[in-house]
Amino acid sequence: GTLSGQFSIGGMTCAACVNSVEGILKGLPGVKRAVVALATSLGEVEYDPTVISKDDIVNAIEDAGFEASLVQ
Ligand code: 9UX
Repeated sequence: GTLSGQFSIGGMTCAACVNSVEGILKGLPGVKRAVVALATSLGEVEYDPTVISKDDIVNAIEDAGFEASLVQ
């Protein structure tokens, strides 16, 4: 199955940041779809929970130098 998670992402200040975070998310094993919006600082991620967890996704964003927290 697929779950959807919404993440608040801090530290993105330009469109290239957004592309960078989206690229990181899309490159994670188990992530099927990722959309990141600069205006709202939100990222929507569809993922396979048997492969990756919400905490793993938060950690991957933070490892890239941004702040991340789970919204829902
Ligand atoms: Mo833009 Mo973001 O020049 O890490 S790429 S601020």
